[in-house]
Amino acid sequence: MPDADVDVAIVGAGFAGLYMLHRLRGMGFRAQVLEAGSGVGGTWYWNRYPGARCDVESIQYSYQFDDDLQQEWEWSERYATQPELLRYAEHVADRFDLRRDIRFDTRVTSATFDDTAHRWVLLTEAGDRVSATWCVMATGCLSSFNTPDFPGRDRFEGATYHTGRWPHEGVDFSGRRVAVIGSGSSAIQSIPIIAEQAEHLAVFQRTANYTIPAHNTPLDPEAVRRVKADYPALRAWGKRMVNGIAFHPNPKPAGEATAEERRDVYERRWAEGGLTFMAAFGDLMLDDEANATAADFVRGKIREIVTDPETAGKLCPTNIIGCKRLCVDTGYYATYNRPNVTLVDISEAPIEAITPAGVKAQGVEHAVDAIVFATGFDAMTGALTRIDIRGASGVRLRDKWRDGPRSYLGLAVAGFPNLFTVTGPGSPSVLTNMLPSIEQHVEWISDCFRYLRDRGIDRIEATVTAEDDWVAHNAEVAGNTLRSTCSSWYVGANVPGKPRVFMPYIGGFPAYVERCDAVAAKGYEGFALGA
Ligand code: N01
Repeated sequence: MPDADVDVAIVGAGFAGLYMLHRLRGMGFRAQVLEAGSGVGGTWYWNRYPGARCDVESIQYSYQFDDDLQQEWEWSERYATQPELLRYAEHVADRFDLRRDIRFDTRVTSATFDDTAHRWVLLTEAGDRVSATWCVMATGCLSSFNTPDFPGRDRFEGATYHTGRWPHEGVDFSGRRVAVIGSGSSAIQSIPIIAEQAEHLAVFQRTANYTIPAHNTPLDPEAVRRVKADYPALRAWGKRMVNGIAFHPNPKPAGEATAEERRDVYERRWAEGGLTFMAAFGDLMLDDEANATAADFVRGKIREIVTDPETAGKLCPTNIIGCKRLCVDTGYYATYNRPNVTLVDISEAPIEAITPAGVKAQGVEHAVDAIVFATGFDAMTGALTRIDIRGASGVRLRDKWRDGPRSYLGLAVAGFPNLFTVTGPGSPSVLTNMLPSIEQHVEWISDCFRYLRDRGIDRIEATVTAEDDWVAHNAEVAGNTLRSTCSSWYVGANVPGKPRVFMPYIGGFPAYVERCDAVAAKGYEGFALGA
């Protein structure tokens, strides 16, 4: 590929990179997207494991920037499957003729700011060079997959898979003995399907997880027609909610309801299904006792569903519900009633080793033909620190973030002029419906570029003071909720050695947007503009 000099280099062709390219083109910027995969779609390109689907309803997990697009696209189910989401990303790429400015199979290895020329220089694995005034990292929050370094991992003689890098041709587990390591969302979605195929499935669970039934169903055409008759109203409703999703929260504190009322409310939410279970009462993420009433309800459901009391006991989580990201499933707990499924509780003693023949835990070797690592991601920072990003005066991002990510609004980093991160750490991102969060960032960043271009400014950098204040504010609001209290990937706990910092901004989508808009309205307050 020839070297390129453009206005904006965009890393990643997921939902963020696609819209970034489209919007910048519309403003007359020359932009080039660099994408490691062979196609568009980002998360939905890589995560092809059986059962992969979104846990936000499809009618809301979609772009809203183009009314024709949202009117013409037809989702088939309440929760879209990975293949359908990938088709949607491909449709968007084709509809807006985006592919001609995307270089596929192109992994960016380094990005260096030249402070004399005020340009970023990006190098790729193949040795290509792209230079740009502005660099936008649209690298995703959950894209750098994490495979723990289990002793003996490379000596296993069977097949290994990671849910976040699933083979495109799919995997047939028929007649095979399979181990799944992990019990997060990816495991919880794939386990029921793998169990149906495999001769035997052993699930290695370090931390039991709460999951709520999806009650997935084909979409009712009449309900879709009603939404599309006034799609902007649904979108506006979503934007007023803390998580960017249109739903009905119950503001009442759990303690103000009788035990019977609580039971009714939880039953209704369970029957409705999905993430909004946590909106059953207003204080579930603020008060331990309130939270315990919801956790007890789900543990009761697990004991009702799972017939073997010992297995049910192991499946009952003991931590705060909603502290780790809540999961949404189809038939997860019931899968443990199958005779070909075994739950191996490794909460007390970790996996000792991967042997040539299987997985060894508590002195027992579980012989398997295949291992599925459903072990998650180096979330939020991994995709950025994996690239050798060097800012003004050569400072490296991975060094700056050694004690945890520091950014201004999750959009920019002091010391790294002209660099922006879409849904970066310090923004609401993973705590919200990702699509509106992505759109808000793309629009804010591209508006900023236009503002600077109109004034002949070619350098912008977050100030250290603004960044420090934002980091302190982040920590303060995180300390007000129960969400920062457990060992989750939100705090980097799943990756050994990663500093424990609550990474996403938990102050809510509307307050965050208001703050970003105010910063822009004040001529990009908290940024130094100019040479
Ligand atoms: O990853 P996870 P995920 N030994 O980090 C275990 C989104 N997502 O891919 O909890 C043994 O949640 C780890 O155990 P523990 C969604 O935001 C969305 O499942 O750390 N086990 C855990 O059980 C989600 O939250 C959708 O003790 C080890 C599991 O591996 C996020 O992606 C679908 C271990 C990892 O769970 C990540 O989900 C899928 C070790 N050394 C994903 N290391 C939907 O939209 C880790 N584990 C529905």
